Amino acid sequence: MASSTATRDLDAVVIGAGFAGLYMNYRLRETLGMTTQVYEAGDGVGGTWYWNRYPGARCDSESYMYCFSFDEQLMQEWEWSGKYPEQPEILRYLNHVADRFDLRRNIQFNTRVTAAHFDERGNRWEIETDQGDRVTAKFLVTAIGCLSSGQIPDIPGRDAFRGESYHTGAWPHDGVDFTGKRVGVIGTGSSGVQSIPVIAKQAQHLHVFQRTAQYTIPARHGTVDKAFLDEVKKDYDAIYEKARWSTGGLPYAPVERSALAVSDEERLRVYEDAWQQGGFKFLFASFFDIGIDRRANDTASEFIRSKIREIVKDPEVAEKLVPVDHPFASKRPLIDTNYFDTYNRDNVTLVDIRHAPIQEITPTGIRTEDGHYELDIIVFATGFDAMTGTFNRIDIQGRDGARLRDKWAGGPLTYLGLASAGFPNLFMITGPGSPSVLSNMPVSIEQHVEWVSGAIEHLRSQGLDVMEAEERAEQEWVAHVNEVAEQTMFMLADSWYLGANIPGKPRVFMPYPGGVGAYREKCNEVTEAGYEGFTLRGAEVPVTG
Ligand code: N01
Repeated sequence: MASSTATRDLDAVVIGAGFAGLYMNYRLRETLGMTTQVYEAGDGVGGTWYWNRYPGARCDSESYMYCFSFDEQLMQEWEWSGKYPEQPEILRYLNHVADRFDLRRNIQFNTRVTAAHFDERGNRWEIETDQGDRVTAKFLVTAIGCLSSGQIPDIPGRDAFRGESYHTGAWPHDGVDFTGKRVGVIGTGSSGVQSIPVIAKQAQHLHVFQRTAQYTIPARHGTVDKAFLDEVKKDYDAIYEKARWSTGGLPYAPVERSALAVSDEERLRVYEDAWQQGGFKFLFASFFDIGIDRRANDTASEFIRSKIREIVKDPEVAEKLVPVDHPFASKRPLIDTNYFDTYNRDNVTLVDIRHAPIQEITPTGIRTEDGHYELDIIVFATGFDAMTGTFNRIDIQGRDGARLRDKWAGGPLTYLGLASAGFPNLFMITGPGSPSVLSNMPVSIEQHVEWVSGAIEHLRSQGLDVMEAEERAEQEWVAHVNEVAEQTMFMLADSWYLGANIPGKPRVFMPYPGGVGAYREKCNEVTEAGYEGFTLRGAEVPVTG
């Protein structure tokens, strides 16, 4: 990429206009007064919530916590209607934020960044898009989401299907009419578990193709409790602050009791109460050791299994739905509305593809080892090439022409999930190695955006040009992420956290499982120690942090 052909020189380029890109844009443009260009692949803001419009799509964090906290008035004026925010409402919220802060004027929509090369002569990123833009920028910030590269498995005959087919993460904007249709859903992760009950109500018949049975907790979704929300708003700052220092980015009081230190009756009572409260409280507000002690976890896993057997009337179907090959919360915990009940409907059939795998997709349906299922519509709820997939789709080259995708061939290598050695002035919002997907995302996004703008402000105030993660700091951080992950249940399942859903992807635990509070503390320490673990340079003089 030759810099002479670049058309515009900017202070910063941001890739993506979801939660992360919108706030990064605000901080760079409004707080730091920098010339900033945002490129966004969709034709509107919203990121994940722009693309994932499948029926039943909503967030698993309660609405009062699934929002920005950087502007007091914004927090006070927005009124959520659902206990959990539904996709259309989150998209309306993000459009409201874009309008309120006039954020669209420097976002170019329908544009994908295809390449970003660091030019060491001028310490600038040279950036190209699929629309022919060529710009340079001092700073490049990726706000590309962790789950933005959809994955449709390479099943033989996939393209031969004559009916309609959709991936949940690229859903048509005008919806899909399932009325009178024979529908097949492949996949029972969050997207499958949310969409299956809704599709079942409309379809003539629904076949669910399940490879792994799942633990899922009832959401107890409903309209928002207005009185509760009014109380929250009186104390919003303090509530949000609690979330910032928590494990998962939610303001729940930490529990100190162990599942192994109470009587069987007491344990059941706690689980039953948590089950009735629903949502993530089952995990965060029952016993502290479910996520880290296998024997404690067994009690939670067994409780959920007993609930599945209670809800699903046909015992054979119930047994197929009972997860036995991984512990609860070793994959992403799921929150549902009527998921297991759905299997009591006459128009729903569970197809166990663990024991009779899919052989091929035919022009008229799906063939498994057990038989052929005639279908009009196939829904792929088959997930994403998580955390690294979207990075790999961009030709990112750092110092000496080194490619990020080559550096990460054995798994992502970052310092704090914010930067990668050899890629100066490239900052990642919720990159691999940060709590990101293990947390309530807006809390993590705000922390990253504020850390990055603080770092840029620091460089500016010191008259410096370049900030780059040191290799040693990166190696130590990656080792620490792995060490913490080894102590959790996460290593005991084949999940996208480990890249296990993508054939050939290295099995490496990608997010940081130490909690957002501990992580925030570490980032603050790094800052206070003069950006320890980063090298800061002026045009000529290196300063080691
Ligand atoms: O994807 P997934 P998702 N043949 O990877 C199956 C976030 N999210 O889109 O478990 C047959 O979890 C696969 O089976 P298995 C959230 O972080 C959040 O549902 O690999 N089946 C699995 O059942 C979530 O974790 C929200 O054996 C195949 C499913 O497809 C993440 O996004 C809502 C297959 C994929 O599940 C991803 O969720 C939605 C194959 N070849 C998403 N390949 C909320 O906040 C895959 N599968 C509510």
